[in-house]
Amino acid sequence: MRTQVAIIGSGPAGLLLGQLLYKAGIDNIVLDRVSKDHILGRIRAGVLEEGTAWLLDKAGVGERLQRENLPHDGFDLVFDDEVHRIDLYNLTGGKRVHVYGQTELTQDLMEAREAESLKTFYEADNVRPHDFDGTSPYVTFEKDGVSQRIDCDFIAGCDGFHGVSRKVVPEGAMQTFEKVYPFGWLGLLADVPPVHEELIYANHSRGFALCSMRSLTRSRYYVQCPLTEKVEDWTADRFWDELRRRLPDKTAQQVTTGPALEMSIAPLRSVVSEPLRFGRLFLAGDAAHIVPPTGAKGLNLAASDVHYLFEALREHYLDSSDAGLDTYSKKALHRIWNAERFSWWMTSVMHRFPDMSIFDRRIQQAEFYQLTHSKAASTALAENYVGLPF
Ligand code: RFL
Ligand code: PHB
Repeated sequence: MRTQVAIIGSGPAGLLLGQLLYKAGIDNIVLDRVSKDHILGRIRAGVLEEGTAWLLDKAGVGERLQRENLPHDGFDLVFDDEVHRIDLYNLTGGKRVHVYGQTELTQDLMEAREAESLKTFYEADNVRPHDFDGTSPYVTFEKDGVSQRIDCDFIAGCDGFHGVSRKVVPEGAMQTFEKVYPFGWLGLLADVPPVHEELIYANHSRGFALCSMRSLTRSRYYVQCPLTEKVEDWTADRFWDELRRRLPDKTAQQVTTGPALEMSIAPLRSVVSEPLRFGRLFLAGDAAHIVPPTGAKGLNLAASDVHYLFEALREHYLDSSDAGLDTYSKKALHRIWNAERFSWWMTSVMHRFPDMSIFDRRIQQAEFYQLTHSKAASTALAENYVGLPF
């Protein structure tokens, strides 16, 4: 079979790119190695920048998001027991973020794709990009034991951190920069009302905690844990106890507990691979970079990559210009490194590191002082949190 753009990966990056291309009249096929239900069962991001919401609107899938998202004008930072609100709205001249789960967004994109009967292969085995250095790239895969081939003009590698697209890049053509943090986040999802109407990020002597939500009746909480921790060793009760210990007393008393719908541990790392283009293969989203979740940037960064890549492909097909394709990597990497810096900084300020010295701790306290006493410092945080322009 033949298409214009073969998209590997049916996560938010791949699906959003497919939808934008379809809207512009550019034919595409999406392939994923797992099932739809598997993808929709992954509990991941929850905070969308306005730019991401705008892009979903542009792709024609923003209707439910507009209706159901929870707009957030600020969040709380807690250091030990001292609470400081970051007023996103006023610090950024009227910008806010939107709470809307990645699973909901993915479902909206999947439904839009289905409604237009766009070609998508789930549970595709051994997906592999070929000949992207030449003019006639193609992708091979197996579906229900039958080998298939898609000839295309371009391949978009939107297959996440463990995908095949980054792995097929010839040795020496790519550089990867990585920082691994000595802890992970244990997350719990529960059908209980959130403890507070805004998010709470807490730096506590027992470790970081985050109170987030998916709706007014569904909460998402996280606690920092050692990398050696196993999710099987945690019950919901143990989680609730640990979470409450890390929150100010008044907040802890207001936490509504309940059974866990999901519990999982995610390690924290910062990774960037450069460049993002290899002939006719383009990487976007987690396939090219990972941020620690502290700044809520992962999904938003996938969306901004897709914006640049979509515009470049649109220019190629509709304006006969390859200028966008030629500058995609540079433009996207510029925004990626800024989001990497912010995510690394927020992770460094909010967590307790196992090897922390008193010096390191005093620096954290000074960072908090800056945020509470300097409008410039809190404005810089707010500007990054709501998302840099793209
Ligand atoms: P995804 O969502 O990982 O989708 C990639 C898709 O590619 C498929 N795939 C393959 N398909 C075919 N052949 C292969 N060989 C393939 N290998 C993989 C996969 O099955 C998958 O469906 O990447 P994408 O689209 O770039 O989207 C990125 C976001 O998912 C990611 O940045 C965020 O979810 C990161 N992230 C978070 N971001 C936030 O902003 N806030 C959060 O709270 C947050 N929590 C998280 C997260 C990521 C997590 N991961 C990756 C473990 C929590 C977790 C646990
Ligand atoms: C989430 O709701 O899952 C979430 C929110 C904010 C973050 C990270 C995760 O910084």
